[in-house]
Amino acid sequence: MTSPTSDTFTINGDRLWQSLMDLADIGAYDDERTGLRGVNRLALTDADAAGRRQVIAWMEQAGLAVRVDRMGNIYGRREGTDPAAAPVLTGSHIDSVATAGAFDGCLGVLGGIEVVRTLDERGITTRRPIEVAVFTEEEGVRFGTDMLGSAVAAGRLTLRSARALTDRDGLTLGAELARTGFDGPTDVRLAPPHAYVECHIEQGPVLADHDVEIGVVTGVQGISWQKITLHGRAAHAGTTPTRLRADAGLAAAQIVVRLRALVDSGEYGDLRATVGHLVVHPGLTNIVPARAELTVDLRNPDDVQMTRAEEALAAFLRELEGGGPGLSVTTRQMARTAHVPFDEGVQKVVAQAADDHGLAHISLLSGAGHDAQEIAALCPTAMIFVRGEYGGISHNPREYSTPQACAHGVDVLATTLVRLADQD
Ligand code: HGY
Ligand code: MN
Ligand code: MN
Repeated sequence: MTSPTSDTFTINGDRLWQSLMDLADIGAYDDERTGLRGVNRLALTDADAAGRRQVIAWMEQAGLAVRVDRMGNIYGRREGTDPAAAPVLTGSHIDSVATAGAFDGCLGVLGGIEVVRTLDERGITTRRPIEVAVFTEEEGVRFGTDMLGSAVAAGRLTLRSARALTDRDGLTLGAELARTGFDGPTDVRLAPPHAYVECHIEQGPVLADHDVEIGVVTGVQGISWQKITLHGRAAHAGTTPTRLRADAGLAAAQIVVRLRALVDSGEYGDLRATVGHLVVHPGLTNIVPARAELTVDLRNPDDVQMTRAEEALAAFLRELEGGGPGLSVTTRQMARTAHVPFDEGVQKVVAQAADDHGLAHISLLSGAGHDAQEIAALCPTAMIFVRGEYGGISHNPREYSTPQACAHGVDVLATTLVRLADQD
């Protein structure tokens, strides 16, 4: 083990863990499938708002100057000795999916606050300010586009289009920001930080397979989300001969099967495809479905292969439309991001910090999307992954990282942030 240098910091792991568990109590529910306590804190719901208020309270207790922007993004700032210097930014999200665990996003936000507490306790000052961010609607599962707050902060999406997005009940993001009190006053476009480093659980099996706790993340794979609506014709389940049917439910099922066939063909690189939402209307036993709505989530590390997969799906939809009387298809692109590589220099700082903490690490591409992929458009960016247990399962209440792994990940974050904050 290399001996830690003077700028190698260890944080208070117990305090970090307690804050993770306390935040997980906000929006907690009893998950019948797993028998575990899950977290359901969709963006800008009352639960998310309560979580935001708790995080702001922790930020203020840690002496951070807090501001909220027009997208509800929250930033806590720790001044540096040179307040005019571009800050080093860290953070993540605390909005969750509906069946979440305690770690996704929260580790990055609470880890950033823990770093600040530790630096204050040690009396450490940095030249550059350090800021901790909480980005709005990273999951995208309520308003339909992921990494939403960070995408607007970085300028990929406009504030106007983002605030007009609606949830399944027709509520706009702008109205929900106002209702929850997070329609902040500050401008949403983020001045380019000096660098951005996000600590996050891996949400997959790779670190555990390699028996290491720390991942130095090289980038994020491409993401394509679309909503497909199949328009058929309601008809009597008993009297309607098969040849006369325009069965939207059948067409939806054929899409699910075709997507798996595209993946299994191996002809589209390391493609992953998920139909996470599928409903048929009117949804009654004795009526041939008139309409079916489904979402398609495609992931691919190779942008060319991603486009080919999207084209193959589009060709299949045209085939379905031409396949029988009365069936039509409409699609809407919900989200689309290319593979985003992270900065080599920042990755080196992370790897060196892990080495100085005597922590084995590997480099890997992120399977999940993260706010870091948006902030990478503004400044040199990288991520620190923390190993997950149980196969790295995530978006499931079984999501789990050990107290030690979380503490080690935030130790690496602390050391990385201080070293970046003292760069010229
Ligand atoms: O969808 C994702 O990859 C992330 O969890 N928002
Ligand atoms: Mn996340
Ligand atoms: Mn997630």
